[in-house]
Amino acid sequence: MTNIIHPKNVLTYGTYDLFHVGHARLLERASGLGDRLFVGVSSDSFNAIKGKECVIPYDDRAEIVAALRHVHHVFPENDWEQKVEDIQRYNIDVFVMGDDWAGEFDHLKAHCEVVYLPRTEGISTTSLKDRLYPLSGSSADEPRPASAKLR
Ligand code: C2G
Repeated sequence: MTNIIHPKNVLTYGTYDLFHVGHARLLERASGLGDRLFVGVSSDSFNAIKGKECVIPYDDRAEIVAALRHVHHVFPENDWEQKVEDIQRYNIDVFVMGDDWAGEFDHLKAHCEVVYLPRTEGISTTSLKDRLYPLSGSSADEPRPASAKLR
């Protein structure tokens, strides 16, 4: 810890559904940019707004992220607009996202440092769903439920 009086606070957001190594590496690298990592985990209602349907419900996804040694605090992400408020509430120095969001949050540079980290290639929640679905015993010609198509 660089400065216990003014710990350097880092903030990131995500859905973290079917938690995988890409999520783990992003959180580990994000925590390395400061002393304390704050994570906004998308609520189920916010994911509906994002056009996503999760396999794992919010309470479990939040508990998994909170159990990680790199994570200092987890809170719900309910809408796109709450980020500036969260930056002020948690006294954030660095905002971090994977580079699939590159440029999307540059407007936050007015409030703190903004960093985009390279994603981990070859793994995603969508690819896990694609591999899991056939294993669910549904026959190939059975129409796939809409939720299976969501990222
Ligand atoms: N990630 C990664 N490598 C992967 C997959 C994801 O580094 N192979 C990163 C993403 O870039 C993101 C974080 O892991 O920073 C969480 O990814 P998702 O759960 O897919 O988050 P998303 O649904 O994109 O939510 O307000 C922002 C949104 O909440 C972001």
